[in-house]
Amino acid sequence: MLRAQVRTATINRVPASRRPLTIMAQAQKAPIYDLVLKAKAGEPFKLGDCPFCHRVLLTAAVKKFPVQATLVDFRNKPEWLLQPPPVGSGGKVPVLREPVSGLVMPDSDVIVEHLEKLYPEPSMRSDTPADLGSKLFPAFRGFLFAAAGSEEEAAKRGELEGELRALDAHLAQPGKGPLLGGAHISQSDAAIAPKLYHAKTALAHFKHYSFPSDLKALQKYMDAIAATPEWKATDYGTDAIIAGWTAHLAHH
Ligand SMILES: N[C@@H](CCC(=O)N[C@@H](CS)C(=O)NCC(=O)O)C(=O)O
Repeated sequence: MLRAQVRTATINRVPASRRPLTIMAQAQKAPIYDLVLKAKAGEPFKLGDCPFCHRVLLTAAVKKFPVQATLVDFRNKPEWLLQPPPVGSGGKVPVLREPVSGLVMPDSDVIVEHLEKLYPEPSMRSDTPADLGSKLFPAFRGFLFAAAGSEEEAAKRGELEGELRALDAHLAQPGKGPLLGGAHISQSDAAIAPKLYHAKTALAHFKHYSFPSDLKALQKYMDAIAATPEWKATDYGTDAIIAGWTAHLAHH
C-alpha cells in the first residue's frame, strides 16, 4: 500500500507536512489521477462534504487505484475549474484529471463509469434498480430549504420518506443486504450512502428530524457501510456536513 499524495499545494499551497487526506492506494503501472474535490467550508485544507466527491472517493478506495486529491475552497474556486468543459466543469466538483493525457472529466456519473472500465476489478457494477433512491437528494434539499411548517416542507418530507421506505423495503428482502451490493460496496452504495449521510446529519441538525424509526433495514444499512474500511478512509465527518449546509443555507 502506498499513501496517496494530496496535492492541495496546487491551489492552497499547503506544506507537505500539513496535507490532510490519506486515500488508500496501491502501486500499479497506471497514471496517478488527480481528483478535484470540495474542501471543508471554512477549513480549506480539509476534505469537505460533497456526496458526489464521496462517491468517487469510495470508488477509488474500493478499486485501490493511485489517486491524489486537490481540494477546492468553494469561496475561492480556481479560474480553470469555473470554465466550461473541456477546460473546467463550470465550477462543479468532482473532477477527475489525468495529468499525462490532460484529460479533465467532470461529473461523478461519467467518472465512476470511466473508472469501472479502467479498473474492472473488483467490479462495483450493481443490479440495484436505477430508480431506487434517485429522488432522495432533491427531496432532502427541498425539505431542508423549505420554511418550517410550510406545505412545501410537508410535501418534501413526504417525498423523502417515500424514498427511504423504498430503500428499506429493498434492503429488507430475503438475501439482500447488508449493503446494496451484498457484502461489498457497489456503485449503488457509493451513489446512495453519501446522500443518506447528508440527509440524516443535516436534517437532524437543522430540522430536528430523524428518519422514521421503523426503517430497521435502512438503519442497519447505514451502520454497515459506516463500518467498512473504505467508508472510514473517506469520511469527512458530520461537522463538515453541517458546515457545508450552513454555508448553503446562508446563501439561499
Ligand atoms: N451531477 C454532478 C453534481 C456535482 C455537484 O453538484 N457538486 C456540487 C458539490 S456537492 C458542486 O460542485 N456545486 C457547486 C457549488 O455549489 O458551487 C455530479 O454527479 O458530479
